[in-house]
Amino acid sequence: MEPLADDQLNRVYSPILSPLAWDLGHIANFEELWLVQRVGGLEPMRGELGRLYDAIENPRKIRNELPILRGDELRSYMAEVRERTLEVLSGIELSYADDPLLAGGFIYEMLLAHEHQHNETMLQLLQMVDGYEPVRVDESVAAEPVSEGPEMVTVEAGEYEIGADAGGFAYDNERPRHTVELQAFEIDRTPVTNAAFAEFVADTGAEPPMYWERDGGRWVTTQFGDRRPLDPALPVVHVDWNKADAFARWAGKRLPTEFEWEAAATGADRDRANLDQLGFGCAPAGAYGDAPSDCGAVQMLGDVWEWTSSDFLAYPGFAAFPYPEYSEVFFGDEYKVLRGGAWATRTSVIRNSFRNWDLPQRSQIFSGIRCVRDL
Ligand code: AVJ
Ligand code: FE
Repeated sequence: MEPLADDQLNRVYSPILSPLAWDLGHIANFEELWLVQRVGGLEPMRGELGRLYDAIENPRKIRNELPILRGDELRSYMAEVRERTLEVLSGIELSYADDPLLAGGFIYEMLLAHEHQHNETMLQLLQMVDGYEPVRVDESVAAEPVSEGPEMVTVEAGEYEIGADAGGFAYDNERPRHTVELQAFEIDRTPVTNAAFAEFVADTGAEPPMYWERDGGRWVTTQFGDRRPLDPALPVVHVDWNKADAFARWAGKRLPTEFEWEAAATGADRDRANLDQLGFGCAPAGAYGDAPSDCGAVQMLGDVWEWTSSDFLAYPGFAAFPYPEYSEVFFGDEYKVLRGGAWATRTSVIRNSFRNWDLPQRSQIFSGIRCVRDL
């Protein structure tokens, strides 16, 4: 946020994204709600704020009309909340707690995950800010060498354990861990590239992804107001579910179910992956060949979120914890599941069992494609 002026923090860039000032206030208010009020038992610092920063009550397109905190008032609220949080933390014992909210630091992990997830949401908006310059770019990500290998790799038929086990932090929607039976299938070894997607567009007349523009006979990308020739070697990103599904069919394949995706990701290493906003863009498809998952697929974690064919549904035996508005209110056939995280995802957020979800028409998210085929 540092390079941005206050008017950029307050501006509405898209009706489907909050002004950045709302995200900042919401991050702090959520922290105050759970760590200061709930865990610490303290009174709200400013009684009226909770309603303004409730994500369910306030749809994104009206958030700029609310009397939210802005400028120095916002910055001092954020600092005060953090100070109080640390004070509360210094007075409690997490390791012996029998309250499931505190045991193993669950609620602290959840608040970190929440802040980090909003970092990615804010980056969706930053891509719309003309001339935005990242504070730091790790150039080695774009220079990762590309590995050779087959187009598709095999995942054997069998029983697979899906979801997060009972220990440690995970969201309620990842639990309980349960067994699913899968038929054998093949999965793309790498995410689908810009080159392959451009071929699909040329062949079918399909709409291009968000941030692609035609410039004479070629494609350019337009994030950060920066026009660059499309790099054919990078994973395609900013495709909606409908385009991902249509691409898969055109290629004679299909999107994986989220269970197939999770089985294929077994053995993936989030510490050898393009996550955490390191490179401020994708590594080429086929990078990280030294860290494949057990089936031989690369980049299952990082680079681009991968659309699955699955609706966002509860696992058998699901119990909302610690609040139904994180997952439960979104269950149903309206949302599709995405897996694996993107270059914009903070490392601590992602694991093989992590489930993201969005509406099938959304493409401002860092969403890409990996296809499968029955064997
Ligand atoms: C999991 C990305 C769909 O942004 O709506 C943030 C994450 N939940 N604050 C969202 C979330 C509450 C959530 N997604
Ligand atoms: Fe939130």
